[in-house]
Amino acid sequence: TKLTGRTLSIIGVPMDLGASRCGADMGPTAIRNAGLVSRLEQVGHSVKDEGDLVVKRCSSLSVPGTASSLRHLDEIAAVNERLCEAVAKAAGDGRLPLVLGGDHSIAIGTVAGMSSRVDKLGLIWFDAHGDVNTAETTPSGNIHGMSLAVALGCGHPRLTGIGGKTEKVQPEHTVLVGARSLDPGEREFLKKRGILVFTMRDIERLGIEEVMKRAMDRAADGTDGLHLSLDLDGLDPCEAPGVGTPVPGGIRLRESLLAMELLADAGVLRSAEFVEVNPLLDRQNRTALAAVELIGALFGEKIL
Ligand code: 4U7
Ligand code: MN
Ligand code: MN
Ligand code: MN
Repeated sequence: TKLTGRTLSIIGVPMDLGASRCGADMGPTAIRNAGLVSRLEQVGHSVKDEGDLVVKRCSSLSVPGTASSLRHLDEIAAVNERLCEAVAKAAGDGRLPLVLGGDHSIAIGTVAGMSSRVDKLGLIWFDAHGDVNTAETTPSGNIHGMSLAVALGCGHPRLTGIGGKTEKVQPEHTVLVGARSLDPGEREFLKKRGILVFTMRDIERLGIEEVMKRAMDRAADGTDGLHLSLDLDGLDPCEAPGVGTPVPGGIRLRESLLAMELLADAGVLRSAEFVEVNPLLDRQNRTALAAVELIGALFGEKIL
């Protein structure tokens, strides 16, 4: 898959129901306003902006955030059903889906839609967190901390049942990059399934280039290409402060840009999503601008 002259479908998902803090629903607007479409067109892509899906307002649906009850399950399931269809339609028509979040619960629909179009889908999950909690292990009840588990076939049947098969990706084709905040149940989950995890320690020791090479070996070898699910909180909060669950000691912007360039060069990308941009928590629009820089690099922008 060559990365110039492609047709991209941009799908915005103004959702914040999967998180405990409001504002990620404004992420798609902030990313578009930071100049997304013109940047992609300058690289030579043709862009079909499909606009935003309709998501019910958080305030009209507020429920107490108790652990082990899944907050806003009905609306999150409904939105992800629609997202799954939109992604499957775009990919089926030969466009590359670029999904803008929104909190990370939307990965449930994106991955479901892609796995209905791609036989064997690899997955790179760029995040400070593992997002592999289930109803049994969640400390918060927030579904954005469960979306990778759901993609692997573990979680509430209303969520794992979206799209065709239950297991959208295989653990051996799934890689985490940037992890530095894992809950006890998540550590167990990742170990039990043998999922390859590159923690910040690994990135520090191996360097981001070697980490991405190894990550692509797992996620792209023996698959029909990969999906990149990029949570902006994988970056260091000094460069991407506008996220709901910041964790210090993250990946620097320049390292993240190199990671995107390496993915672009490998030509293995089938779809991507950029999530958890929260303009209410941002400073000087840094996080939305970082997202646009990353997307530019991922889709083939070159400095020289
Ligand atoms: B994100 C958390 F407990 N693990 O489950 C949880 F620390 O999509 C955080 O990566 C989840 O931003 C963060 O609530 C979800 C918590
Ligand atoms: Mn909210
Ligand atoms: Mn995260
Ligand atoms: Mn996440």
